[in-house]
Amino acid sequence: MDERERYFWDLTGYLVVRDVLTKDEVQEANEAIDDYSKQLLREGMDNSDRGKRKVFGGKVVRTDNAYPEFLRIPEPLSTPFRKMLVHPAIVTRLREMCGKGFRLDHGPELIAHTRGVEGLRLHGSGNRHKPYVAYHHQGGDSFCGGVTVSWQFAIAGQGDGGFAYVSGSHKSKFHMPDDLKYFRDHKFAVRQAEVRAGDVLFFMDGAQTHGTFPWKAAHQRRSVLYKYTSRASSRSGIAENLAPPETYWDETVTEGMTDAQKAVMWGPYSNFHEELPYLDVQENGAVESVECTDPRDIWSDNRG
Ligand SMILES: O=C(O)CCC(=O)C(=O)O
Repeated sequence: MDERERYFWDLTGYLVVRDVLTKDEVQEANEAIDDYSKQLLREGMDNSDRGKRKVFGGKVVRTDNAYPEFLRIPEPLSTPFRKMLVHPAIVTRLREMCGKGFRLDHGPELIAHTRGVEGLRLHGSGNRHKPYVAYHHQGGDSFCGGVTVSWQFAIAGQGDGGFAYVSGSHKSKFHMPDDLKYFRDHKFAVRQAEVRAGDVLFFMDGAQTHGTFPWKAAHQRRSVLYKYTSRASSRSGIAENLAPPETYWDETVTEGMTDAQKAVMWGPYSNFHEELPYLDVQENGAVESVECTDPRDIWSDNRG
């Protein structure tokens, strides 16, 4: 990472590195994506929930981001994606962005939007504050807990749609207005990234306000996203399966524990879906396990 990139990354919360892949490498990956898409279609994957595999107009629109699909597919199809996982252009930058011990938290996931696919609302704005993916700097170093690396396999020119971001929002003191979140009256703040096949886009997932513009181009959007975190951050992916007290510890430890005791025995992960309890102290001093009805409560603040 050179001085200009470092400055730009810190200032804006994203970075595009041009022409990381050669034309041949782009072609190889695109052929693998074609094959993989056919495989998904053959298997009848058609699910309209976000985050699940989706098929739109006979083409795969978005794969599941919770599991490393592209690392699971048999060789040689997965070879290009295994190379990208530790490509030198990624390693040199991630070492600075989220620490030398960075790791893959989840992904890689494919976004393969075709014309007419809707966008995705803006999110990840630090609203509410999430310490594990936040951006901060101290003692001359900057640090971001969650960095997504988005490899590009098709051009996204101005107006085509695709990755949307608010430059500098990772340092914003104020919450994003709701209107902006849903792309209403947004043009003053939200920009579309312009990328070409072979480019790599880094962004501060979680810290920066970002989302997706509807896809308008005649060709298919093709981005493959790898979700990295610092060694000590835990977002979702495999951590979600390992986190329950009986797995993270083992049943001989957790057996006979009260609900309150079990509540602190969960392993680290953050994209939980309501099953993670938290603790509260009643006026009479009793410590109680509270059912989490809104996962964001866990991170809302330490005072309530
Ligand atoms: O690349 C995009 O369109 C945005 C992806 C996104 O919002 C995410 O991965 O959280």
